[in-house]
Amino acid sequence: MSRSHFSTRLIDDECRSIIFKEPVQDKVIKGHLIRAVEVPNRGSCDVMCYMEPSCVSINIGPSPQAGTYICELNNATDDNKGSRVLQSKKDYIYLGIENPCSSSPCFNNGTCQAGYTSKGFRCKCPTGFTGAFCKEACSFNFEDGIGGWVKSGTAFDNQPTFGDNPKERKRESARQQGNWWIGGAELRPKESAPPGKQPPDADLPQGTLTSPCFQIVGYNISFLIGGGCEINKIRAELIVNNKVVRTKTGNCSETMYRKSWDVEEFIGQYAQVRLVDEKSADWAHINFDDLRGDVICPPV
Ligand SMILES: [Ca+2]
Ligand SMILES: [Ca+2]
Repeated sequence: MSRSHFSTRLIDDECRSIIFKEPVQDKVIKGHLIRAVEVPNRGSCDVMCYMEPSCVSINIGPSPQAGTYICELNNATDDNKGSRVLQSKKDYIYLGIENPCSSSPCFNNGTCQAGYTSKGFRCKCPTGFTGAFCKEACSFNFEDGIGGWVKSGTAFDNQPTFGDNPKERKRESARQQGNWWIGGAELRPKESAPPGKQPPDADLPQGTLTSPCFQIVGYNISFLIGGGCEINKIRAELIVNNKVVRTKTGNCSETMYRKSWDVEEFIGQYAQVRLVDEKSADWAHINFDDLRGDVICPPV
């Protein structure tokens, strides 16, 4: 029996190329159905699978309707991790593709789709993760370091900060998310560093810290913000299309509070958040953590 080979340009991420292995007579894979459709012939079922990004195998069997077939599209093959076993079903044929997703190559609950890119698969990453294998976090909460955030000037040289450092020196609590955050006047860049310390002239340095580019996919972006409260000098900015479209500042307290932006008008557009410190005395730093909401990391 001949193999079916569907292929389009490999250079385009959206284009798919899959190769079906030999058919297995009187067998099916169960429990992995994406959907079942009625088709006029076996070849149509191959094409349906090709058109469905998550389809990696098909079961084809006789339909009660004479002259047509039941085509079941599945999201697993018989060589998937956990050794799924084919079950007997008379008059059905099982066809699986050569499936690079069977080794579960995507991290952080990314969805593997076979037949894409020169690797033979692509990972669809959940919010907060990016990269070919969903291994890279956008790092919007600083738990894995500064990530792809880019600094200018010197105000963010010691970031991120570990733990509730203001509280350690008997100030108000930072109320950070997790262990790591941006504490503009803090000096605890390692867990092993002495707690509660600030650099000399903590408010003196100025600078910016700019997030990686992300896509806005819904109505709301929120974050924790603290530190200074003079919005012309100390602020978080939302930048869309090289324009500052939203700003927020702190409450002249080390404590960070959750604040948000309505971003409905920017759905579908790419954006960055930029932290700005243009002040050198008297509540002249910004605290920031846990940017979240209706955003996704862009593909790299
Ligand atoms: Ca954090
Ligand atoms: Ca400053």
